[in-house]
Amino acid sequence: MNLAITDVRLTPILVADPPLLNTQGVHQPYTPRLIVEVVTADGVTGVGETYGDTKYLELARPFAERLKGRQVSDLNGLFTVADQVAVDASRVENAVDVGGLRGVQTADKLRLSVVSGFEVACLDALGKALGLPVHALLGGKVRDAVEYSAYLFYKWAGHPEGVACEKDDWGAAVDPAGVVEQARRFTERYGFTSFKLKGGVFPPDEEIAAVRALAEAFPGHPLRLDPNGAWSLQTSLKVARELGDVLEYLEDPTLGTPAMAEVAERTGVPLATNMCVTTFAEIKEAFTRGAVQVVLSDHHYWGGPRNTQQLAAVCRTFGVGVSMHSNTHLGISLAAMTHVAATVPDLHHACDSHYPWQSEDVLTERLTFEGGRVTVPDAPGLGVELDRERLAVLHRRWLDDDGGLRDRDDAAAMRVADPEWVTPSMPRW
Ligand code: GKR
Ligand code: MG
Repeated sequence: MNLAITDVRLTPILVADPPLLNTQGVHQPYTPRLIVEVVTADGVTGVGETYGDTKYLELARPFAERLKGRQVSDLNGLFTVADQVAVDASRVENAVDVGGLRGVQTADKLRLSVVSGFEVACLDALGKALGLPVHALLGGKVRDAVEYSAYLFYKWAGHPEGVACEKDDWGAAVDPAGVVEQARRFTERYGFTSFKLKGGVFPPDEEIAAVRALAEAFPGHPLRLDPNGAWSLQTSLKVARELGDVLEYLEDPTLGTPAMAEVAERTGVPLATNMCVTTFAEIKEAFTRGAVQVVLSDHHYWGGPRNTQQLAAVCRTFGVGVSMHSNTHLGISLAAMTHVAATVPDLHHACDSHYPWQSEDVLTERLTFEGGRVTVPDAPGLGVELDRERLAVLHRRWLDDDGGLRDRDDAAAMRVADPEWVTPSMPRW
């Protein structure tokens, strides 16, 4: 068996995205992703997926060049390669992560997001070469299916008039009734039983009303609200107190570890984060101050499935829960999320996934949710197959783009509907 990497293919694509609202603005009609393929000397191809914005592509290209001749089994070596690839400082100075919703951007985080796409591709290739599923390479699954939550968004019925886009059939959700209706569709279509509402869009009282409406429509079901740090400490305390009886957890109500710690201490409502703990370096302060009770891992920016397992071990050591954050992603990433989540012993919260919002994919067969769960694939590798025709179509869209869609910019998308819109300064309320 020859596991040496002989070729690496990088295919940036643009994939359809509905008009989902968040505190920064609205999702653009198409969002960039990068599909990574590594090919071994034996002709085995492994696939991975990560962010596709320009700053990730700029790093992924030299990274790919350095992989040739290395073994797909040398996963630790990927981190050495990452250190050798220079990050353009202007890309990270004062920058915030994709969409501004994943904490502060650093050169290391940028590198780790790129590593993750390659680590997943190497694991896929290695699994295929050995005839083993990725979860077996990660130590073996401890569950046969992974539970996901319905990721509810305030949403317009369609993108602004005149904007080229794909239509969706989810309808609008801009008030409590619309949110409940969307949640019903999620349960009918996919069987989800836990619900997360992306908040920070409307004044807090309206979002409190939406969560109350969900609690009434789905009594006893786990509920979460995530305004991406849009609230002041005072607002966070108020919302936590008003919704404490129905929330499984409150996600990133406010920015910064000290403020999160105060909300946790003064309200007793469990807090989750994908904003104040996004790197290993941020763990110590957050855990010792009791600022977060659940860390939302994300193999993309934590540096791949194996780092995600390490994060889960640290959380377990400190008695902090772990679950999973999601950004717009396709089926390769959902497969990777499912494999790693299957190996994490104490996973007590349903994971987030944007996948139901993505009508397009690059797989011959989409992954499916049944009863809100994805069955852990047991086929070799990730257990997914690339649809080259679809990949080519979505890549063509990326090549043809001259409308500024190659970099996610939710504020720019909002300005199409509201030319006065500026990215809100935080806290917004
Ligand atoms: O897709 O609009 C979005 C989300 O707000 C995303 O960007 C966040 O990173 O889902 C994420 C979250 O949980 O904060
Ligand atoms: Mg979040």
